[in-house]
Formats: sequence, C-alpha cells, structure tokens
Amino acid sequence: MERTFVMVKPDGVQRGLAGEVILRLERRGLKLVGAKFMQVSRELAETHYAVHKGKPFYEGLVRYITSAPVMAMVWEGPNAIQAVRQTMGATRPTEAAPGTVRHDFALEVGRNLTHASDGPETAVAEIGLWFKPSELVSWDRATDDWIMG
Ligand code: YYY
Ligand code: MG
Repeated sequence: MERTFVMVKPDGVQRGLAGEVILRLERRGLKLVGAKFMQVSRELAETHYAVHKGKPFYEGLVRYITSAPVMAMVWEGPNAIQAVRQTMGATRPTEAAPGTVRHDFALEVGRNLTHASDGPETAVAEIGLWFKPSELVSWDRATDDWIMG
C-alpha cells in the first residue's frame, strides 16, 4: 500500500473546490488517512518547494501558496502516487486530459488547484514535512475488499 501527499491549494479552497477534489479521490477508491486545513508559513512553503528555488516562477509560487488557507491531506491506496497524479492531471491545465481536476477546473499553471507528490521519495518527504506520524490514521474501511483485490 502506498501513501501520497495531496494539497488543495489556496485557489481551490477559495473557489469552494476542496470538496470536489476530495470527492474525486474518494470515488476513485483512495482512502483518506490524514487531513488538515491550515495557513502555510513562508518557511514551510520554501521547504516544500525547495526543488524549484531559483526558477522564474518560484517567488510567485511561494506567494500563491501562502496567500490563503490550504487543505493538506494524505491519501492511501495501491499505486496511490500515480493514481492521484492521474486524477489531478498535467501541471499545465491546458495540457491536462479532460476529466482531470486541472482540466475541468483550471486554466493557468500558476493557479492549478492542487499539489500531489510525484514519486515514492518525495511522497515520504512531503508526508513527513506536513504531518506528524500521530496525525495519520490507519483504518479499516468496510469497502476495502471491493476496491482492492
Ligand atoms: O508537480 P506539479 O505541481 O504538477 O508541477 P511542478 O513541476 O512540480 O511545479 C510545481 C508548481 O509550480 C506547479 O504546480 C505550478 C508551478 N509552476 C508554475 O507556476 N510555472 C511553471 N512554469 C511551472 C510550475
Ligand atoms: Mg511537483
């Protein structure tokens, strides 16, 4: 079983789309194991996006992510990292496939609604950055056997 870090960014929260993102991940069969609604500090934003430091969009990205509250979450499931990235769609909304969150609800790369870990190492690092172990819940879901064979 795999876990991945997912965030509804400030534009998603402001536009009332946090529930829509959760709905789509739930319906897909992924399991929520952690969530918090929070204001992101400059320090946390810089650590989270450290890989992009120095890029032309970095300053705007940090300002965007710290501008209003976000919904930070951890989702679990088989191939959760890949499954969530697929449901979110390509980074640029105009390149995202129809039916994905970024296609269906966004237009610009700088307001692309969500973040999702891009690989096993980043997933572990991001979950550890955003959540204490005690904030994650391992739980049995009545439908698990109908979603995971
Ligand atoms: O993982 P993902 O969010 O799909 O894209 P990244 O390449 O990691 O970039 C992180 C974040 O930075 C992206 O979601 C929007 C923003 N960004 C941007 O504003 N302009 C770009 N040219 C590239 C990325
Ligand atoms: Mg990324």
